[in-house]
Amino acid sequence: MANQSRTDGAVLEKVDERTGEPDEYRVLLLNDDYTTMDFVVAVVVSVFHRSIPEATRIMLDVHRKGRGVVGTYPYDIAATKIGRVHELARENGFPLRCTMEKA
Ligand code: TYC
Repeated sequence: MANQSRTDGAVLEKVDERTGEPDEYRVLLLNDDYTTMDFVVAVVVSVFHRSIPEATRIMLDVHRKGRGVVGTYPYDIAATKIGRVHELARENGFPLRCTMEKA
């Protein structure tokens, strides 16, 4: 009786629900009036492994539109990257914010 829970025997089996690909999340950078452009570019390069021209394009897009996608990842990776952005922002005294939404 594979893949089915049973309670009538000595062995209890758990249904494995990990089917298909994991859900993906878009990580978004939010604009503010205080974080410097150079700092945003440096964060996008170091946390999201973008080139300087790509990071600059993303930063300017966020600056003009208010928010923008920096990358798409499984939940745990997105959450770790968001935590790192907030840690770097706090250490450097900037209010830079980052969030995620289901892709
Ligand atoms: N608006 C900021 C400025 O003019 C730059 C900026 C861009 C800040 C993107 C945050 O996510 C951001 N210095």
